Amino acid sequence: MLIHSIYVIDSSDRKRFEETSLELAELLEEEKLAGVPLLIFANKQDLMTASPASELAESLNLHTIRDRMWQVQACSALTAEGVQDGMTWVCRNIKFRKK
Ligand SMILES: Nc1nc2c(ncn2[C@@H]2O[C@H](COP(=O)(O)OP(=O)(O)OP(=O)(O)O)[C@@H](O)[C@H]2O)c(=O)[nH]1
Ligand SMILES: [Mg+2]
Repeated sequence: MLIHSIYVIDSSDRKRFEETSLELAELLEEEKLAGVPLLIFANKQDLMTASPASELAESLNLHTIRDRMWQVQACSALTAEGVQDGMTWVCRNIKFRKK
């Protein structure tokens, strides 16, 4: 079984960074996701109001994640910018696990 996890964040919805951060922390505690690589898409970068991926990483304290490979990728699902780069990282870091 090939495994990876992808988390998509609305970079323009600053009000909910705290909520999404708590949500992510809960996911990371999920036993089935232990050690599973994580890609975080900082989506909606086409919007003027979007926070840069680096700021989002800071707000969500992503640097505290030390128990798995992770990467933040700025992207826009609207223009497709960054999506391929993110998926390339996923393919490079995907893990194989026996069922
Ligand atoms: N501008 C822009 N819009 C996007 C992008 N990706 C998704 N959307 C649009 O965002 C809308 C959905 O917004 P979401 O934030 O995913 O969902 P929501 O309706 O706000 O609900 P929540 O889950 O409560 O945030 C849809 O209209 C999508 O077309 C993007 O990269 N750029
Ligand atoms: Mg929304």
